[in-house]
Amino acid sequence: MKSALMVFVSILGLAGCATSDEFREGDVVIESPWARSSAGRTATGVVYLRLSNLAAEPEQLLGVTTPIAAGASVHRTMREHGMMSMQPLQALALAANETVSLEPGGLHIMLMQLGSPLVEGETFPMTLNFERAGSIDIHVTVRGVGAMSAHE
Ligand SMILES: [Cu+2]
Repeated sequence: MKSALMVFVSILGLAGCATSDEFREGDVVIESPWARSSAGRTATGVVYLRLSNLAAEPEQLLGVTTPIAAGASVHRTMREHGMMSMQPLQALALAANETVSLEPGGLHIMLMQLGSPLVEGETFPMTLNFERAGSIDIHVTVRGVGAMSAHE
């Protein structure tokens, strides 16, 4: 009985791992890219993910493209005088062996002029261009509108 339970738990564990997508090129690893579904007629979308530079030298994310939007760029979120605002970054720097999380309330990738709404459960392709690792193609999973992480 006890061993049957253990097997069941480990299957659940594997199922959980399957949802955390990982993409690697050279020394750059991109984990769990996800987007919030875009409700109604909103023409913008937001993508979150985790970026790791495994190299002993600095790396930079220079740009982002996706066929589903006219534009995509890295934004940071700032709080000034109690107001939240966003600012595009020219490049996102990664120090040697650094991991940076793009997550709700902080850094994110903004999609402008979406061709069609982002629908929960669907995925879409995106390409990240790095200074040293070059282009990395990933697939972004669309989560629910209230999702706060890749696992909701
Ligand atoms: Cu933004």
